[in-house]
Amino acid sequence: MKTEVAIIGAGPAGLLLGHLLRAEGIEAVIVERASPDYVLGRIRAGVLERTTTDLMDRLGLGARLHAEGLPHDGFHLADGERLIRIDIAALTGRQVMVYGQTELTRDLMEAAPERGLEIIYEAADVALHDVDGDRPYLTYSKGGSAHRIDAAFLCGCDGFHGPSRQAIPKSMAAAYEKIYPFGWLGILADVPPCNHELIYANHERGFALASMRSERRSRYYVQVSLEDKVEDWPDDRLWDELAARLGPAAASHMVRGPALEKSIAPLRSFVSEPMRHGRLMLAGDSAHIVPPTGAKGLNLAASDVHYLSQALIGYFKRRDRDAIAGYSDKALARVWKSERFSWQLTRLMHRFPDGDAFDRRMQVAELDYIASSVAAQTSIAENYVGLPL
Ligand code: RFL
Ligand code: PHB
Repeated sequence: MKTEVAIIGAGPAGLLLGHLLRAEGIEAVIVERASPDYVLGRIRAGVLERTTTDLMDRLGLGARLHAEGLPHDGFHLADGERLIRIDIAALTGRQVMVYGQTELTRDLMEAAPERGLEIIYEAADVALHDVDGDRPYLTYSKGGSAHRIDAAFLCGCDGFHGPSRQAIPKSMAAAYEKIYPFGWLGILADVPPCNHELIYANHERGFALASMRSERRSRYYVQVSLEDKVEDWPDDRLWDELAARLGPAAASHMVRGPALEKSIAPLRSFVSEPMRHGRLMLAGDSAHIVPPTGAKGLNLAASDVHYLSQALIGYFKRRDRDAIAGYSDKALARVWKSERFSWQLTRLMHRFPDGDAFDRRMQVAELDYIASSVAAQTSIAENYVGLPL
């Protein structure tokens, strides 16, 4: 098969990129290792920036998001008895949208056939070839036979563990990484949220987050040790821990219910530079990871793809090679700012196993400062709603 852009991975990055290219009449094919059900079964992000919802609107795919999503004007930072509200709407004039990654992915997947975006699911052994030549291609196997796709460009949207980043020679890339000494245990349950806005809590027993997917479906997280297994956390233990960490006000409104999903995710900050090598471009988690504390991962994937689609449109419409050459620097400038925000909020809100009394006083001092300073709250708010593209 021959196409203009071959995309590896049908997560949010790959699907959004495919649609943005198809909207301009550019040929694009996505190859995805998993099945559609598997892709839709992953419970991940919940908070979308305006930059992300704007992209969906531009594609004419924002109707369900606006009908079913929950626009939020603010969120809370809790520390013991103290609750600091960050009024993002008043401070920035913008809101964020609570709408699950699963739903966003479903909207993009369902619209693919009618827009001529071909997605090849269950493609095994995807391999990238000649990425620094003029005629790159990828190979994969499906149903026992081997396939090849020739393209002008390959776009690696295959997440942190995919093959695309590995196709860039080690000598041409630099990786920056921080691994945090804890993970997040998440629970999804069909119970009303304990609060109408998100609460990020720093408690002496560790971090907790109260989030949601709708008025009837809640998503909660607790910081756990890296040695912990899901089996160590029966539902009752998890609800008790959430009630303790989120504080008495949230606990008094918390409705408990059976877990629809429960999983542990490690926390990591990671950036691989550059995000382009020859005719291979990376976008989303394939190039960088943020800890989920700032709700930036999916939104960064969306902003990468915005820049990448512009670069590719420049190339195919105007033969503008500079746009392709400039993609990595442009995307990385925003990536590093989101890395900074996510890292800082992670440091502020978690209890580190090796943290000492001084580290804790620094957290308290920073929270005191945030509570008393509109400038500090504005800085958090403008990062949370998403920095301009
Ligand atoms: P994805 O979603 O990982 O998709 C990559 C796709 O590539 C496929 N793939 C392959 N395909 C072909 N061949 C191969 N060899 C392949 N290897 C992999 C995979 O099957 C998959 O379909 O990456 P993408 O598109 O870059 O999207 C990134 C986001 O998914 C991620 O950043 C967010 O989920 C992060 N995240 C959050 N982001 C937010 O913006 N707001 C949040 O509130 C938020 N909360 C979270 C999160 C991530 C979490 N976890 C579990 C890591 C909460 C959690 C708990
Ligand atoms: C979520 O609802 O899954 C969620 C919300 C906010 C975050 C991370 C995850 O910062």
